[in-house]
Amino acid sequence: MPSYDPNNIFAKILRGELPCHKVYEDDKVLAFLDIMPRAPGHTLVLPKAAARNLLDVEADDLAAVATAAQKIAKASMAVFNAEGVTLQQFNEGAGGQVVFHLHIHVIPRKAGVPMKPPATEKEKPEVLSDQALRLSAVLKA
Ligand code: DGP
Repeated sequence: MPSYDPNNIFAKILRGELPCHKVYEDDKVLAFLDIMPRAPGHTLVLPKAAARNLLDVEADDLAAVATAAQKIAKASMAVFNAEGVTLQQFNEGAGGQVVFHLHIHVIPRKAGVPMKPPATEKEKPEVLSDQALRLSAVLKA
């Protein structure tokens, strides 16, 4: 497996070099909205530590990411009136991974509404700002 590339786009977001619509942060985890959501509220949950994917992440960072993903899944049920939540996590190109810093997708779902295909359409920044505000408010409560 290739080594971790510190210039991947999520590493730049983690260092504050690129913006994001943040929904949650703690000492080990950052979560922000996907700019090409497969459904409203589609969130990416990342370890702050450098990890390419599930295959090289330290166990404590993985545990922190999983715990945060659960919190965000529960909050997104309320904020987006969801009836379910899909979690996705891809490893290496062959496994569907495009950005090589570990992330879990948390995607609120409604019955009978299919997810959009991956990375098809950029959401408007004002829509993402509003969603991030509402989700982060519930997560802070
Ligand atoms: P994957 O590596 O296959 O799990 O997919 C990467 C996801 O990251 C995809 O859903 C689109 C999203 N994405 C790509 N570039 C950016 C970005 O600059 N900002 C944000 N918030 N999401 C991004």
